[in-house]
Amino acid sequence: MTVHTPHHQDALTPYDAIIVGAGFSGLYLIYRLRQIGLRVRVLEAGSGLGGTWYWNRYPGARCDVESMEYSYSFSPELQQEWEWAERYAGQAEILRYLNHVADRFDLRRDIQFDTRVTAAHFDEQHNLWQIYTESGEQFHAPFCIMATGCLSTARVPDIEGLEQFQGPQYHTGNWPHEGVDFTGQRVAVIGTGSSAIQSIPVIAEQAAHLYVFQRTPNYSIPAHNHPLTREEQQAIKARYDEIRRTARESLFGVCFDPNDRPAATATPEDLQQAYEYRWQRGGLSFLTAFNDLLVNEQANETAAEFVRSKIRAIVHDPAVAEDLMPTTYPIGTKRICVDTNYYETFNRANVTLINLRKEPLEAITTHSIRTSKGDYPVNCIVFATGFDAMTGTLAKIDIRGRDGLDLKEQWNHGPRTYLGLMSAGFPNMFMITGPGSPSVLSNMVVSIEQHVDWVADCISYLRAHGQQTIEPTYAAQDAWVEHVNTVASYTLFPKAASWYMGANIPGKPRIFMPYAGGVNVYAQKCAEIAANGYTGFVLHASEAVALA
Ligand code: NA7
Repeated sequence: MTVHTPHHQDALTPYDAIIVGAGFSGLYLIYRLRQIGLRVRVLEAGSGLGGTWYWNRYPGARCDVESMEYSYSFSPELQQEWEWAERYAGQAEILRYLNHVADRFDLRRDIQFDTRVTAAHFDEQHNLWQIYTESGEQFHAPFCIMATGCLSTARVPDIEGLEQFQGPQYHTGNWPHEGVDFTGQRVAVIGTGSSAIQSIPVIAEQAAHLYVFQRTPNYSIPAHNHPLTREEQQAIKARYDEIRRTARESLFGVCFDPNDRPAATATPEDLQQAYEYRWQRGGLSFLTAFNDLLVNEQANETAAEFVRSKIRAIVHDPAVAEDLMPTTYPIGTKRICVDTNYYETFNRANVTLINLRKEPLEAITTHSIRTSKGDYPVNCIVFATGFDAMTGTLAKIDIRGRDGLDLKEQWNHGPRTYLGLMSAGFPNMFMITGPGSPSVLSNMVVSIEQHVDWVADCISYLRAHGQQTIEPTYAAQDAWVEHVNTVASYTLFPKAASWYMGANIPGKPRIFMPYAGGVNVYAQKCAEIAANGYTGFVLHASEAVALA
């Protein structure tokens, strides 16, 4: 073996970076890394691009961030040209948008579809990531970027008798491309998270009867979705730069028009007025009606009670209304849902709510769902039971760093990252919106663009300074993990058994995974760390041994 300079190394490797995943992150990575002269290859498990928006094709699937903001900002031309049809884009429209982006910027030629990555091993001798796929292919590159998404490992719970069921079963996060016709069917939906809340009203319109199996009710705010007129779009496009800047400088990466007064000192009339105004406006901005809703339990309760009063008013049967009211966790500590006619759907004669807290789910039989009160005969089951969020997809890949370090083992007691971007012992492996970054608490597109830009700048810096590898120190990582926990402890988030906490997966450590300090504060920290020559990271210029 010979020792080569980085230049020789380049000539021997066909790619500078392997990117796993062709969703919002993977696509922008191709664009941005090409810009700095990198040769990239994206490996994508699906047969098409779009990630979350490729897989989640369930009826009613829609983004809970408004379309004009849930879109890329990197190209002024793109954001001026593209016309969104609705205030909140449905899955099909977002997927069309992403395909348009791929074509417009000629991204497709760097994506290899139907390619599931099973392992990524860091080869210390050559400073290369060796990437293995399900079909036995092998790739290598100095950089490996996990653009694998936060909600990409769908989870069907382990329910007794599940395998006996004779009818079709679906998971919202892995929906058949040809769609499902529920006409004349008795349908069970298990779960009442965001995916269920979006799909239930649509399925109810088609099914003969819909049984909704609810374990924990959710807080849901009406979307008041509507077609976007050209004038509405023009008004936003005319000041797009300012809107994007405001989003980046905000807590959640969205222009929510937050109220900076606390609910704790507001009068009952002020509270009512503020909540009513936000309810009528619709959407996630409900939570920014006051500035203390996520940190003060009494303040939070005023917002929670307002939503309960709405449920009481909408749902005709008081017993059903009662069952639909969340009472066991503060509003917002599980992501609030944004719906179209969710609570109204329970006024339909063909919809039955089953409260699993009163009659626990016991088993699935050949043709029914069995609770402690008896059997509900159904033709098919829709699992709206969520995901092994944030870490599940990374854990499915056998990721090995220095000295064969196993990422899954390293994260046994909860994910450990520095800035949610890298993990100590795994040089040159970046995560996009990884645990420890604002990710799922934010407008994902804003966070994705910020991460991808940071990674691109980082790689440019390494190259400009003759450095081969970068990795966080254990000290910096420990301090960051502690900071993430400390910030979470100032909020009400840890009070809910949510997927943010890993609580939906048996045996998963209960750690609040995203960074709750805000998109603005976080991005500033990332920028400062880079500007100071990558504080908390170790950069190595060591010459690698080239592949034979
Ligand atoms: P979520 O929000 O994780 O919701 C999953 C739902 O499934 C939730 O109501 C769970 O009840 C329920 N669930 C899970 N396991 C079971 C079992 N074993 N029995 C009964 N009910 C069960 O996933 P979504 O797909 O809806 O949304 C994920 C995110 O995607 C969402 O936050 C948006 O950001 C987009 P539980 O609350 O655990 O009692």
